[in-house]
Amino acid sequence: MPSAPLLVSALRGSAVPRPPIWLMRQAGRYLPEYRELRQRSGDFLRFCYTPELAAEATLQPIRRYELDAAILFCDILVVPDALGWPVTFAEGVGPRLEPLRDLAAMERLGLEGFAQRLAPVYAAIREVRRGLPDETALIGFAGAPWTLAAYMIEGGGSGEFYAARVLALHDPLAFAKLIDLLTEATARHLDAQIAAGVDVVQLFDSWAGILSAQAFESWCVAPAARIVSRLKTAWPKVPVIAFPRGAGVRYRDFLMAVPVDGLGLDTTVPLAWAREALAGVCLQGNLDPAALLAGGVVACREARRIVETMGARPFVFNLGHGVLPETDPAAVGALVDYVKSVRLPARAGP
Ligand code: 1CP
Repeated sequence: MPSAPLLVSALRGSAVPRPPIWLMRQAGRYLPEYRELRQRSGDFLRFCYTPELAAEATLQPIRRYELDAAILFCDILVVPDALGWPVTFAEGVGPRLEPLRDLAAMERLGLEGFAQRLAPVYAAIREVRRGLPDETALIGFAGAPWTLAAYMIEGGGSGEFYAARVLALHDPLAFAKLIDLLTEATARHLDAQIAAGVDVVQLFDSWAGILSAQAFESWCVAPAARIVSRLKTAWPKVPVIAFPRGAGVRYRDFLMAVPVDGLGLDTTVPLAWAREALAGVCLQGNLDPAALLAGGVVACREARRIVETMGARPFVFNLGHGVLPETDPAAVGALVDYVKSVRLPARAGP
């Protein structure tokens, strides 16, 4: 029987000879072959919804670097789009949606036709699987309900998302309905990705860090617990990673409540703290994307510090957030080569 991909073994807590490595936003603008593909793929969402193009973008960084995992090329905002809240991507501006400021407008949203609209995403997964070496894991993903709600209410990226935070405080019952719908949609979307063949899933809560303590509990932890528990019941062997970015000391509260296999740490988390405070889970992270921007030598120096701090504990090497578009592809190559050269001391079995 073929052994599991290195990423899956690490997430299961098995001893591995070196940490697996993949990078958030490993497909994207810093790669010349991506820019070329993007230029002839037209509208960004159509790109995501065309299986051959999405599969090609997914495989590009794998061909260049032999990373341990591919992450499906798609976007978190296909979920609101498939629920009936259209999303557009303006060149160089980012996502644009109609701001959902009146929660009565939620009546326009619904799960009818949801799976059919996302069928091209699941077709892309099957296509990627055919082009991917067995030892390379395929990661599926979704945005967490709070982060999706934040983009929908704000109408795009904002950084602080005050409109969403105000609405959640103003009308928590209506806001909870929106979160419930997004929780159901996210669970279905991840379930369908696993059914189509991904080996691992990651839940991105990119804006978890701006929530107050109480809001974090209600809108980040509780929905994640529901989504992950559901996946664990249906697919007990498929590892789940959560990335509640910016959670700080609340990473511990998150871990107590959400049965994840992996926890993605953002750049600000001190690893020596995480190593002690976040036991019983595979940690993932957290090289500063700026270190990669500073070049291969700096990135490898900082990476070494990370690897040495994590030692033989279950760990997946990644950035603390996505690869920046200005990154030199050669720096990524140097980083991947360095991490693949690491040899971990043997560790007693689980
Ligand atoms: O024109 C382009 O090329 C668009 C740039 C781009 C890309 C390459 C966007 C628009 N999305 C993506 C792909 C993408 N998005 C992936 C692909 C897989 C990979 O990592 O290689 C993934 C996992 C995402 C997830 C995503 N989209 C997140 C969560 C992770 C994170 O960065 O925090 C978020 C917040 C988005 C929203 C989004 N989509 C695109 C942009 C520019 C943004 C951010 C908008 C903002 O807040 O300003």
